[in-house]
Amino acid sequence: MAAFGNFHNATGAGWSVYWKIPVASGGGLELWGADFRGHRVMWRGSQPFALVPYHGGSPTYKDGFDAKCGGAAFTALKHTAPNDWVTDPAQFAAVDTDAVVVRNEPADDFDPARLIVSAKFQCGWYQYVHSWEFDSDGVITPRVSMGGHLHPSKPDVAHVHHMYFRVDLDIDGQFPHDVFEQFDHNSFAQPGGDKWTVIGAQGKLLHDIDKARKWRVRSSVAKNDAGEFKSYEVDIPLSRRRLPAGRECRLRLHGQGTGVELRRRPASSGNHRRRSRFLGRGPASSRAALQG
Ligand SMILES: [Cu+2]
Repeated sequence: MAAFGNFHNATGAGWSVYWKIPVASGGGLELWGADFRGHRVMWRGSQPFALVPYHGGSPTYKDGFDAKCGGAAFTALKHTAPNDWVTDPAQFAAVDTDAVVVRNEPADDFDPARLIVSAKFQCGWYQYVHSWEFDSDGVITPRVSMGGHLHPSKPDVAHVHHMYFRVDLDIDGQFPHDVFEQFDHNSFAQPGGDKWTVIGAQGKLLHDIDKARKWRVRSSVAKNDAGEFKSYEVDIPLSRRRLPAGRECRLRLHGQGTGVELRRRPASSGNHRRRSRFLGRGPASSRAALQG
């Protein structure tokens, strides 16, 4: 068995998923073939890269998959590696399983059971945690956490981390019988105040908090017990405090309409605090919720 690039099955909370780290240094953790209660939901999901522009026009790093412009790949670490700027090769994962922790958490009186797949990576002077949570309500919550040091020679230059997620939903395995739609709450008119609009072309779609905008991938074939077409919503948790302009969270539609790429701009474009803490829960996440 190769050290990297293997599919590993993980189960729990009603889910069966496969995780994979294609190469030791690249785009990090991928989740494949996620089935909920025997129904295919997601073909593939990943957080493959980040773009990091600095004020003043340079540098703009592309980190992760196909790193460019001085950026660094996500290099798999042993999950036991210290939460710090790790350069010791002894802390690098020798095989994919060194990097990953699969956890099952039981339901309690308030929350559903959860299957969580997490992996740790080094990327220059940053450390990343890629984490995918699958819960027994059918919700998928991908998450990236990041911590690190300031640029060694540009500690005073503000910059932004744009985190990209790729989520290829595949409801009941019905490709190509799926459509991509956008929800807008336009008014309180009944009926007609709320509207789902089919989006048939790739594009850049902006969030709009005032319209409670969200998106979904809907099957045009498979129906639930209520006779409705099955769909998964792409729901981007926002707070007004963090994204006041409603234009900083973007969603790009790919290819055949089944894949979505989320770009999430983090809370602050300013400097990290000089002693930034490692691996606090990151600001970038997305959420896909089961409809029917
Ligand atoms: Cu930074």
